[in-house]
Amino acid sequence: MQQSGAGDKNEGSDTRGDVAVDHEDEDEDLAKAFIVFDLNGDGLISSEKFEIVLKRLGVLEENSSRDCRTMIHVYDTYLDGLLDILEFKTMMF
Ligand SMILES: [Ca+2]
Repeated sequence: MQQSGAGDKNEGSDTRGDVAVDHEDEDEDLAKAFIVFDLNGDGLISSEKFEIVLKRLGVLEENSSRDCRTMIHVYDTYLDGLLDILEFKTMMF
């Protein structure tokens, strides 16, 4: 159930110049953002991890009572209480 396929970066392709903005960057950015939230690298973002990172980023106040579960629930297509990278993508875009 955890086939992300995100591990296959084609580093061999050229990066001459710095105008390589196509939508592969979008996926890369997504993967990078996902890693930030996926603290233990299990490929899923729990509300606990989400909350820790948002607080770390200063998005959420330390003593905020906002329920991250509710926020995750909005994007949790498969209703398992966790965000995988595809669900995370819908949150980001
Ligand atoms: Ca889910």
